[in-house]
Amino acid sequence: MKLLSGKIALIFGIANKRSIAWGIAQAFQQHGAQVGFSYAGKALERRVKPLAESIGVGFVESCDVSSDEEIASIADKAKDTFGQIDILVHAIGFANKDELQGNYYNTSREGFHVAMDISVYSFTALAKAFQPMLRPGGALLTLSYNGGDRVTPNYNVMGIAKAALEASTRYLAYDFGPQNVRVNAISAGPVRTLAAAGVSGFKTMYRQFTEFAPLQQEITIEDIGNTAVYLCSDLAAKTTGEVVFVDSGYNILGVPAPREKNIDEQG
Ligand code: NAD
Ligand code: 0WE
Repeated sequence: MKLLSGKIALIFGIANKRSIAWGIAQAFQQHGAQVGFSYAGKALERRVKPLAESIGVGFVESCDVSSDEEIASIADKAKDTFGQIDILVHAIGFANKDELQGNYYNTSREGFHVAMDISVYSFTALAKAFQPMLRPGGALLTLSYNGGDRVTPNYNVMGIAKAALEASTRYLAYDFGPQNVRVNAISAGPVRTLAAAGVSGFKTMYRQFTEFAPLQQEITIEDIGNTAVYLCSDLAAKTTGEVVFVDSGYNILGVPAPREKNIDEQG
């Protein structure tokens, strides 16, 4: 069953083949959507263009979401190319590297501003720019992380940004409701992407995640892509303003602890 036949989707945040945005793009295409890509800037072009070509994506445009002009420009291009669109995916997050270690209270004013601008405001800015061309029945989707709900050492200002991003999701859902456009977020468990590379303690966290999580399985970009298909399809027609976890159940735990061997499983 193809869940996104006839739908047009624009996906922001592809950096390479490990990107969550790439997992979502592939899943969307497998479900019959026509897909367009946006990436951060010239430096990524030689990585993103071949990926786009490999699945026959023609619309591949650079857009630095910290620039109002670049957002306006990509919205114009999308209007010229597609007329209307059905789905917009925001898979973008950024904080300066030095803000992702040590005490949260050491966050600089500038570092706070950058994290909020690129990781939070950009979703709202894109929603505004694309509002006139979103078809009724459409959907906006962003990517969050449990560090916005629960303290995650070193995630720091990104945790505050994710909390604000999830609140934005609810306010946007209210705004877009009358237009019959839904707005949701996926809160994903840890995935080894570019944004996770070089994060201090990520390896340990990643290992413990699969040890403690109810499902004891790591999260793949395919897993996230599949939930994105559902949330952006008519199957989720009455779901908006929600944050859906794709985390092997990790967030339900009160105490993350290694499993005792269960007697029922022995023998
Ligand atoms: P990624 O590095 O592949 O993607 C992040 C993207 O943000 C990159 O494509 C980067 O170019 C883009 N970006 C950064 N600054 C930008 C700017 N100014 N303009 C336009 N684009 C910009 O890593 P990812 O893990 O796929 O991250 C995608 C989203 O998923 C992020 O919001 C991240 O917080 C979220 N997330 C990641 C994980 C994880 O463990 N990897 C878990 C939960 C949520
Ligand atoms: O949202 C993220 C990634 C956030 C991120 C990562 C970087 C690293 C490189 C934002 N900006 C940057 N800037 C850089 O220069 N995740 C959910 C993955 C992640 O990042 C962490 C994590 C997890 C999980 C950082 C600290 C602790 C845990």
